[in-house]
Amino acid sequence: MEDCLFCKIIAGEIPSNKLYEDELCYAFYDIDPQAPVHFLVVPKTHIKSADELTEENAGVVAHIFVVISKLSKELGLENGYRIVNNCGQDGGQTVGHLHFHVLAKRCLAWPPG
Ligand code: IU
Repeated sequence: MEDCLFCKIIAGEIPSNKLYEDELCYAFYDIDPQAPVHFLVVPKTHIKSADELTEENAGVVAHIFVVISKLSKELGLENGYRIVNNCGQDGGQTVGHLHFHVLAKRCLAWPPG
């Protein structure tokens, strides 16, 4: 997708601190971390937001959650972590490419602001 920041990161056109990559998804550390561990996992296919998921393209979400579980073990997140998806303007989404935040290594408050 032209002019999509995360598509450019996936393509290597914009540098990122890569954590993991496979044929379906790409994980990298957030440039503005909100917790001691804060990374993003994104599908390689351009999907604008969670609101654009369909029966046809949603399989990658299950894959991403399995990848997050594996990465949590590699990163020693045994005390837990939070998976966040911001969807649309009121949801706080700023980058229009579906992504899941993983935040860990501090006690996270609830509810979010
Ligand atoms: P949001 O849920 O769309 O608000 O999350 C976008 C995230 O992308 C946000 O946490 C940014 O810090 C992060 N990010 C990044 O990691 N690298 C970048 O070059 C840009 C944003 I622009």
